[in-house]
Amino acid sequence: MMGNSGGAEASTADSLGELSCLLPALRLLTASADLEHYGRDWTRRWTPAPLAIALPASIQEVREIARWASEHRIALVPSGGRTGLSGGAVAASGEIVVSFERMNRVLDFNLVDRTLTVQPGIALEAVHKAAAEHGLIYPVDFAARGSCSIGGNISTNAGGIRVIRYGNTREWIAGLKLVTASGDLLELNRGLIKNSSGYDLRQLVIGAEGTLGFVVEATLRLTDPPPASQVMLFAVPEMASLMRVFAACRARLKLSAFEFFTDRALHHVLVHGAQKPFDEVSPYYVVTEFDAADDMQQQAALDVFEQCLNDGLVNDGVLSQSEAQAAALWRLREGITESLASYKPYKNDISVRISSVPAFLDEMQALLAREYPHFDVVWFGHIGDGNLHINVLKPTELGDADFVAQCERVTRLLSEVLVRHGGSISAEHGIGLVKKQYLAGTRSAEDIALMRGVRQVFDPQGLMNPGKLFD
Ligand code: 2HG
Ligand code: ZN
Repeated sequence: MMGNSGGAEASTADSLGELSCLLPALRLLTASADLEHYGRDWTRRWTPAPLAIALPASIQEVREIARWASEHRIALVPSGGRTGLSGGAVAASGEIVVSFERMNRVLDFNLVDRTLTVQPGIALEAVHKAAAEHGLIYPVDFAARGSCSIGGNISTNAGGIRVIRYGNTREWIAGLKLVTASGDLLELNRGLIKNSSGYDLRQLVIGAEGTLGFVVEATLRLTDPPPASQVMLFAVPEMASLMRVFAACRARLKLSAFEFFTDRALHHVLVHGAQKPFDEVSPYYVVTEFDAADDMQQQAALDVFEQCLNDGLVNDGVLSQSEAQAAALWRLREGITESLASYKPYKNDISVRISSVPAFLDEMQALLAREYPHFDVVWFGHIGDGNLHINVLKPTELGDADFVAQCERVTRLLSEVLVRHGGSISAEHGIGLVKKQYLAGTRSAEDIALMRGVRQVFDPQGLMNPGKLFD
């Protein structure tokens, strides 16, 4: 039986009973509130309908669950903080959700290797704290830090606000333990810095969205904390100036973030309680963070601002003078997702090369203006990495299905624009259920055939997170 389909209820109950006998200490939840809670992520499009929720406490239990599921052909959905935006952790077809909530500890810190070994259910923020206790940092960071888990970050190759300096999650994984669909335990790369011994399976697993097995342990690289920084917010009058401001900042400052948002995004975070930064409204805003350890670096920031002002690239600017001010400026950018959540936004998370951003933005803006004339369309994102987030807000009078259908039609058109500019339909949120119909737009048929082949080798029965990434 795969999922619920075709399986008689009695045999399902028997199988679950067998799992309980096999692992008497395993926490197994079947109450409807639990099925709903663990069956969904931050997307709200699918009705959660898992068979049960397993909360293993050890790698051994995960291996037993996988073996049992493989024998009974039951689908498994790995589950972390479920903050994903692509439906990668949704369980809507009688699967067993394997939540790593109880496997959330730091296992080891190695000063010589500068690594932290953790269980997959640990929250990103707890990783940050653990690294700080040793005077180091784990530099991947984004707004969901308090609730997302490292296992989920690995499964989507999560990016965030400091990719411009540190890269994505992929750069920071020194080793992984993986439990495969058949219950085997693989140790991938074992924390090595240099390892030229064939295919790097660790890197295949990162970004695989749980389709190649369960990440049950991760060894994370840590690094030195950055020097003191400052945050600057610019009001930008024209879209065409955004990347010119980026060039001016990058030429003089050591950037650790370069983000942007529109007036619509600012409107929503202000309604949500953030502080208004300027008296006048501008169509675009940039938040940038950079090293400001000494007078020279601080002066360079003022010079950049003046130069941008003189060149007409910005209308106004504010430079943080304290950590509290820096946090208030960051809130304008980091609070956007939460401020929009009640509108059930339809989300795009797209990327192009940095050099293609200006031409892509022109086409994208024309497309959005043409196709969404009456919708509130909010865009923002990691423009310094070529990654834009588009959130289309659902008008209250429009039904969910009609709204999604309209947005999917526009996403097909957007996908064509992305192809012309060599971009990707998912930059950092993953494909999941939401974007699998567009995968063939920005990945070639040969790419996808090879990905399917890899999946087949790891999981011949297709039990690991089925329906995610591709059918
Ligand atoms: C961000 O950059 C996140 O804030 C969420 O990736 C983006 O809500 C979104 O579309
Ligand atoms: Zn983002």
